[in-house]
Amino acid sequence: MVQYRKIILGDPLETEAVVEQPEAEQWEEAGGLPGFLLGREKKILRYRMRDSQLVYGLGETVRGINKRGWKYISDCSDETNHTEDRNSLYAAQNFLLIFDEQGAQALFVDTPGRVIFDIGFTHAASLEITLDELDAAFYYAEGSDPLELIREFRRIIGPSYLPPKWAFGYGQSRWGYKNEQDIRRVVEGYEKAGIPLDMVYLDIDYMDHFKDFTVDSEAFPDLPGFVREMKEKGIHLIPIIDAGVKIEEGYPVYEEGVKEGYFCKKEDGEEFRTAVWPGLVHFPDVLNDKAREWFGNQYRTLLDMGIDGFWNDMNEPTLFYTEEHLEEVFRRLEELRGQEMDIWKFFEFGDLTGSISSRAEDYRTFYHDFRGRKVRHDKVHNLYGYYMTRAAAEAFRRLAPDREILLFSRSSYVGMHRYGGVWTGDNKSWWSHLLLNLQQLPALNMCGFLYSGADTGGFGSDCTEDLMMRWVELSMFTPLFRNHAALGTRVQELYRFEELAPDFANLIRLRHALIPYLYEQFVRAREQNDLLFTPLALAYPSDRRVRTVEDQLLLGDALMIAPVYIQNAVGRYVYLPEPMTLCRFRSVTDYDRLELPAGDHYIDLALNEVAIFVRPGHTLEVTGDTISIR
Ligand code: MIG
Repeated sequence: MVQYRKIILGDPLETEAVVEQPEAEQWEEAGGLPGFLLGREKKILRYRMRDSQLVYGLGETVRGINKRGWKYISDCSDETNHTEDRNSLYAAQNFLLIFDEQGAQALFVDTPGRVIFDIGFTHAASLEITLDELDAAFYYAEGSDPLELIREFRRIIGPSYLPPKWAFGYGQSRWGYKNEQDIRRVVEGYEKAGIPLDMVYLDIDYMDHFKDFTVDSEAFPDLPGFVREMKEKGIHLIPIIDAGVKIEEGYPVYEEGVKEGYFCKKEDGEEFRTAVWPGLVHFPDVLNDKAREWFGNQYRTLLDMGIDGFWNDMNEPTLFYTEEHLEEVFRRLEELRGQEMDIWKFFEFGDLTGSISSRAEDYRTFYHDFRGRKVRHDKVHNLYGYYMTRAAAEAFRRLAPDREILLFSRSSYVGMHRYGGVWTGDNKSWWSHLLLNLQQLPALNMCGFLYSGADTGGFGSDCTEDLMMRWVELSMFTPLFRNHAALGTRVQELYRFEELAPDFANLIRLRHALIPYLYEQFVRAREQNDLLFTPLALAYPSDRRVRTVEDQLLLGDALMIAPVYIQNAVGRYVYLPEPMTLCRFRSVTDYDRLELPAGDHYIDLALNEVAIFVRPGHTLEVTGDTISIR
């Protein structure tokens, strides 16, 4: 049995990431953290990595499953370029697993401020963890089996969120569906093409002037009626909720929040103001128990209309600009205008306007009332998305204890996995992002985030039909399966790719046929604190070849997946650590089977073909249009 030790440095804030608390030891009396040295400046922990050690974890970040060779910064960010040179995305999931044949160590750095994980970036063999604040709780364990360390970590952070079963269906989303008619057209498009559809997402356009918990009454004159109409077709409508509350006289959420003092405040006690989609907003202080309860209660407006699912956005929290900073920018621009423009001033001109959003300086100008302490935002920044989502989940338990409600968020911290899932934010219609999603899944699972998935087809940029097809061939295995795209990009509803629509229909039906397995494995992973997606290096520890396999995953205990993620490829190499049965599906009923020995194989996979590998000791049976996997 492995056990986590809790080692405390300084005086950390309680984040409630961990629910089963081990007894705490102070850093000094514990003799520090085994294997880690505390730097002289006291904010850096150093660990020397052996060449043979792999480093996994960190949840939703860029790059591969093995995190060695880059610097990652836990600093929840609205980052729209998920390129390999980025350091931060939306989440802070500070869990690391360091392992090789000689053993494994796991470390969770529990601190709500910024943390830098330099994993062989500055020095190839050196793992350096830099903390903004000296106050942190470290949860540390070692053992021989890395999977056991993950399981025990999951046990102490508590059970993962369980979504309703229907949330394992397929959903369509797009920023820009403006009204009932738009949505009816999408639903009709799917119906005509014979492609099943289970959810349609409502982006910010459904609201009245982007005001949370309001509905544009011209676009949706009778939302409850429309919700019923859609439900009769088996379709759930899932609206978005943003973090910022619009400043507007007469808007009850704003007025009540001000009256009760539930918004984040500046040093002088005035409400902090910033601009996001609705224009000027206040941020609800979801870190404060009372304010959180109040904000959660607001979801009732939509619950009462029959809505049973939500996605929480902009909760890093993102800010477009503050009025104070905008003033400064204008002042400096005026100054520049009076001078002769040289090349440096020209660059400054661009920088002045190009970098006004989500500035670190702005995050230092407002405060939370957290556990009876006035805490500056930057010190608890990484908790905001977690606590906003927790606000909703706790409210659902109070307001609708008998209903199952879908909930997921963009920003997250460990602990939020108990309250909702995550989607991986604004990716692009790039082949590299298809692979990136595969690589993020196991790391998300390690931190308890089982209900997750990417914007299928890519959010930004234009999607091509072959990318969509290959992406569906990955997302059909992820619990959260949603096609979503940004305003202004090429339309990418599956039926828009007319020639391939029959193939898409087959794949979505295949997904439906896999739901019993996916759901059963999800529940099992949740109850046994297991991964749903397991990297091969964790499952076959004695096979040296799998240490570098970054494009295949085990799914549950019976299957392995290996999607195609290269354009124009009509197949791929797959490495089998043990003999497996390849089932190559074109539809639920049209498939072939091949017994393959362990080793390397090139597998032909036409654009409409999905490979599912069945592990020894397990079976996959197709009867009619059901698939049973044991
Ligand atoms: O600033 O609501 O990640 O899914 O479509 C963009 C509009 C705000 C970001 C989300 C995306 C959503 C978009 N939102």
